[in-house]
Amino acid sequence: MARYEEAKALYAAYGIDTEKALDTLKNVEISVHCWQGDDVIGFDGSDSLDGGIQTTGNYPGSAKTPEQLMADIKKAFSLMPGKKRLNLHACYAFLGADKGKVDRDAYTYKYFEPWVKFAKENGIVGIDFNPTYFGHPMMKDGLSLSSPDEEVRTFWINHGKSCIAIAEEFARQMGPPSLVNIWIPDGFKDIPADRLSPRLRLKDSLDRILADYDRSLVHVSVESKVFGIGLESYTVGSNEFYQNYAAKAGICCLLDTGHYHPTEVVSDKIPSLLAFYDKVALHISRPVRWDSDHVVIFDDELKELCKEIVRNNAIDKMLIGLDYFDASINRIGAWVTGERSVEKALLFALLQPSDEMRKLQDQAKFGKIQHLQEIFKTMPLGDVWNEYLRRQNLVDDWYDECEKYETEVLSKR
Ligand code: RNT
Ligand code: ZN
Repeated sequence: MARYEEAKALYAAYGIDTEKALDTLKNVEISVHCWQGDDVIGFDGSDSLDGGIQTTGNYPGSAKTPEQLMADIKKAFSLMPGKKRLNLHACYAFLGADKGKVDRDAYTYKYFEPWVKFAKENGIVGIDFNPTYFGHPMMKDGLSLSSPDEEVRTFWINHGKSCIAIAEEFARQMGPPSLVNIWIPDGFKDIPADRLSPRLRLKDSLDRILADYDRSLVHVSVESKVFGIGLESYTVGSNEFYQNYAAKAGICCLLDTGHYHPTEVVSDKIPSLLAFYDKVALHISRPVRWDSDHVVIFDDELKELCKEIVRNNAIDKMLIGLDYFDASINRIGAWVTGERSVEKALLFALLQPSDEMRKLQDQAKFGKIQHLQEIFKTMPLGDVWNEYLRRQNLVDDWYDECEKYETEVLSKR
């Protein structure tokens, strides 16, 4: 407490209200992905991951059943500050006796009802959803919505439509709208002979998926990717393709921070999109060389990204989601470290002298901006962070809890 009071005064000297920052932060919704707990396998039949994404590592204790995944999410969420949404994939359907009888093109809300019950029981404020275009025999030659095989393409169009209908029901049940994010792995390992036709087919597929849904219940986003593992030369759903598609169709773009060239940063893309879109969706991840899905940490780009959200008054416009999967460390720990890093970076951004620096930029006082940026790197963020946690009955050093759960639960699987 004493340290917080001191920090509060230090920030106040720069005109920054730490109480206001804490109040804002506790209401930011973070959509936490369910798939960190089981290495993106799901429950509907697949036993390995494909589609240009991969988890590496075989740390013991991954969730093998819906009950285990729910227990793990519960544990992880109990260690995460802030307001949480739950981000599900279609492959996390509870098929029960219908397993093997119903396929992804015909999933309905009833297969996801247990998730809604779980969300309501655990104080989760909304549910987001993703059609699963991987880990399935109908992914013919690695293609789904862009496939030249009309049977394949129709199957996946129907999957998209059923996912939107399911998400509409999530929104009715939970209150706030649900985000349906469309990502497909479609692409080629080597130089294609035709880059346009797959994109025209994808465009047509999206038009058909989006033909009829309730925009007050569901936001739809499209997620681009520069390349995938085994799909190095071409992805159908490229950045340019989806940004143009989203603008024309009146839907939104989802920027996955791991889906661009290594020197491209998503922080700089956010204000570009904010100039044109009401909503911008994010998959916060961490790219490391070829991998786009390392656990998110409190690094410079994450801080920069959160600054763009906060100083542009865009918290209400952003649909902030997480997307990483590490199978080489305790998965609960991975989840919590990532979520806390985002919260911490948002707090860092909320505690910047943004208005003052904006004025300095207009006066071309760039040296002073640089000076302030340096000063704020070592301001007592940690003391405000600890106060944020304390008010939610959490502590900064939480790893013992995670190890205890490993001994008592995960290691017995
Ligand atoms: C893959 C995309 C996609 C997936 C999840 C599981 O590169 O980032 O969002 O990670 O849908
Ligand atoms: Zn993603």
